[in-house]
Amino acid sequence: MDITVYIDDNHPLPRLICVHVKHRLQQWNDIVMNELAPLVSVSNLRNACGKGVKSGIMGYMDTWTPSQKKKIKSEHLTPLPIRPSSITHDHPEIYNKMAGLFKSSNGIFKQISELLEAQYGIGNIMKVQMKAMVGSEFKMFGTPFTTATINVNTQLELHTDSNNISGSYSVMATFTDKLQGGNLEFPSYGLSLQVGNGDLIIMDGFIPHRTTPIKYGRRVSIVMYARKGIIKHKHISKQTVDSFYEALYPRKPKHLQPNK
Ligand SMILES: O=C(O)CCC(=O)C(=O)O
Repeated sequence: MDITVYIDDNHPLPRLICVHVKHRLQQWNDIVMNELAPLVSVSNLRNACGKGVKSGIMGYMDTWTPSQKKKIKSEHLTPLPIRPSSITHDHPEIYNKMAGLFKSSNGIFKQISELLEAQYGIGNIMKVQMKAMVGSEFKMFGTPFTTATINVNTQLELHTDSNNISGSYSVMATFTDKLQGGNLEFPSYGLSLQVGNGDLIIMDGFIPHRTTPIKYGRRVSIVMYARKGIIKHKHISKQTVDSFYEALYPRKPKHLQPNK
């Protein structure tokens, strides 16, 4: 494996900044670029990361959009604290096709966690995350991630991943085509990573990071993480959450969908 580990040695204990694993996920480029990315639009949930950010969500969320809240109110219902993302609910065939990418990313996460433990004395970061999620039904495809953000040709301003459970890591897969620019940067460490097609970056999202402008080409990043607002509701079942959302937004039966 082509791996680069970035560690802050000035910390009392070695602090992992990120690990960059190159070209291990290339086989999902086609489905990500051609089936998933077209479902993503400009998001007003991410205004803090810049204007016009094109971001979508896979998996589960702990907030409702203003239009969803309006609909719940008009139907005299009480919102649940968790909902599936619209991509997850409305496009189950594409969501399920992504299982392989999530499981492979998690397999690499596991391998890297073992390597960091053996070579750098960093406690097994994947096991810690998995432990925090015991009892939650919102593990996407059995991984320690509840949620994933899909960023399409988007430059994100300096931010931290403040919704992650404490001590957890963001695991980012990148897919590119003729990309120029779009580096992932940790300015406080003077680190600028050139991301490539099928790369995986395991990062401490609590360290401020940003994306540099995309000068040319296509770039999609999928950031998988464990969302604290979801993990805290261990008594809520996935079935309750899915049924509530389906009652609000029934999926159209396939045969009633217009032919393309
Ligand atoms: O795509 C990237 O370079 C960074 C993504 C990110 O930081 C995020 O989605 O929060």
